[in-house]
Amino acid sequence: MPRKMVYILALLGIVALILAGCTQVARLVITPASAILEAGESVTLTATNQAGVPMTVTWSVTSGPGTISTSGVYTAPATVASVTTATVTAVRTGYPNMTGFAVITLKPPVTAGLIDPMGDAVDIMGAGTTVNYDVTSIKTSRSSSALVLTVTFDTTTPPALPAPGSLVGPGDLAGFITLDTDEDGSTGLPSANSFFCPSLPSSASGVDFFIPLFFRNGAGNYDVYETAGFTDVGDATPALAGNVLTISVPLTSLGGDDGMTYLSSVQGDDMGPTDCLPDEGAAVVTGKGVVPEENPYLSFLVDLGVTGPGWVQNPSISVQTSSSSL
Ligand SMILES: [Ca+2]
Ligand SMILES: [Ca+2]
Ligand SMILES: [Ca+2]
Ligand SMILES: [Ca+2]
Repeated sequence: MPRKMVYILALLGIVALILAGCTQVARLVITPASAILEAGESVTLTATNQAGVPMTVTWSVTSGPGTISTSGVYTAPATVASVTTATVTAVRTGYPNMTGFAVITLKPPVTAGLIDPMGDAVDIMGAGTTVNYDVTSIKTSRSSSALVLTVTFDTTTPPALPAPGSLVGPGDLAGFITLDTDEDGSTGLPSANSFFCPSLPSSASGVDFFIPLFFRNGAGNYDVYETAGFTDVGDATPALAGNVLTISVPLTSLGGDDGMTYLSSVQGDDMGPTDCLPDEGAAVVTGKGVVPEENPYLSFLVDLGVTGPGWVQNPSISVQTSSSSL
């Protein structure tokens, strides 16, 4: 090889090395480069060069919702209604052409719902209820940390809640929300509807947790009970706005469940039940016999101090289990 050619090749090699070095320095690495967040969650982003040496940058959200602090903490907006992306850009201080970015995907909660007829509220047990609470829907919104229940009432019966630290008073909303969190009808108890609602046919609900709406604890929350030992295992936080009651249940209060659950409810006032959700399919649990005299919710209510005759007396209505007698 001619000596001149060797020099040229050597020179090209040096230039390539210099360029490679410049390229390395010019790259700003954002970690993580992408993230998936739910409403209100945060992620801390860092900016370094390729060798991992931190670099001073200015952060900004260049597209989509959310905010970022000067130290690189991105926070998702308080509500996320649909899957959305946001782009966060970092510009190295003093080097406006040196930038890096991260893409944040915002994930909405998973929603489901139970719709109930309007105008179907009656004094089911003939207990002398003063307010026939009429629920029109219970909707659920599930994130990785909480199950939020939104109970909507007919506008003519906006609920009144007991004061914090109190049992239901005259005309206050009362009832049960029951959750079959393992979605297995063979585990847990029959739903409260099974005992308080004269509806047919059988359902597949085996209740593992329930929220009694008869008492608010000192913090203003409803207690969450598991059905294996009727033990208070956590709090559900209510918020009332007109005819809409929102109840937020941390998944840690449901034994760390994933928030996917069968749900049913019976609601009324302090005297007795007035509306069942669902109206059908809530009466008898598949594989479980329901004997009104063995209603486990009755002794729970007596222990709690509830005296409403529609809640604490055995129902006079018998659940029809066979058509052979007709
Ligand atoms: Ca209703
Ligand atoms: Ca179950
Ligand atoms: Ca579940
Ligand atoms: Ca109903």
